[in-house]
Amino acid sequence: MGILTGKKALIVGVASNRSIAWSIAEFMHQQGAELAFTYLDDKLKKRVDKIAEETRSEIVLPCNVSSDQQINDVFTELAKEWDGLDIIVHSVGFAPRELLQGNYLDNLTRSGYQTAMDISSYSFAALGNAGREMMTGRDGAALLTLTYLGAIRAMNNYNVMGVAKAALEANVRYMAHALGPQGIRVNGISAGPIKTLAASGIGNFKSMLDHVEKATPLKRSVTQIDVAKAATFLCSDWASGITGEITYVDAGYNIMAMTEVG
Ligand code: NAD
Ligand code: 0WE
Repeated sequence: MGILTGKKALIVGVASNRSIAWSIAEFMHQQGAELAFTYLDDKLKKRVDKIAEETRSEIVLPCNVSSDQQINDVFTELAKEWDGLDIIVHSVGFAPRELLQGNYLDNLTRSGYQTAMDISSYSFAALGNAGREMMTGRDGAALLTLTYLGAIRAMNNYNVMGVAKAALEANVRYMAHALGPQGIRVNGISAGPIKTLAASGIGNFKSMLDHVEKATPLKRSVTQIDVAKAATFLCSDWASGITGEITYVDAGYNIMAMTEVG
């Protein structure tokens, strides 16, 4: 008996076997959840199919979160297979690459700002909205998203993604408020830096990890597995009293100051 036995979970944001969403899927499956996956575009379908097979999931649906149609279709298709839905994991973020470098204001554009907000923040509310009908009347449904410290601290290069993550974290609170009466909980995990596709091509990522290994109380960086364990907990009945929260899974990085002396 796992802590998610009998639960049905939709996983949005698998792009490779290094994706945080993939580890979350593995852990949720291990704890008894039945899974469905979405993929961004045809290029990623094969990979997501393979990952779905490994967790014995037969439901793999296209979903570019910039499309209302595709978001709605996910739940139309899901309702044909499942009589309800207990969990949505949102593990999606995107801003045009040119904005994730240099001075925030030098490189900012209206359209880049809109894209970051749309894909990284609005999409969580949109999925919650489209999914709420299937999630209502279930015993303890939960939504989860992934965020980053750049939401609450100014940080080199993270730039417009930090602003979008701040909006995402506010979404966690407003969605928790909006969906609470239906018994649906909404939470976020703020993960420390992890080498995934979303981190590839980010200049100096290795030096960020080196810094984290010195500066965190645990003297290490976090892994997808650290995040997956907390994610599984937050979407389970063990977290029945927790909603609207951002939980840090960052080896304690965010609590520190004066890290150069410690
Ligand atoms: P990843 O590249 O594996 O995942 C990002 C996902 O976003 C991919 O699956 C991609 O297909 C999806 N995506 C992008 N645009 C999309 C769109 N228009 N429609 C649908 N899907 C789209 O990288 P990851 O590190 O696993 O990132 C997952 C989440 O974790 C992101 O929200 C990221 O901001 C967050 N996060 C990552 C780190 C890190 O250091 N890797 C740290 C904290 C938070
Ligand atoms: O949220 C993220 C990154 C999300 C992301 C990644 C990309 C790369 C490819 C969003 N948009 C894009 N656009 C692309 O074209 N992280 C938490 C990882 C990350 O990204 C950083 C970081 C960290 C950590 C960018 C600058 C500084 C630190």
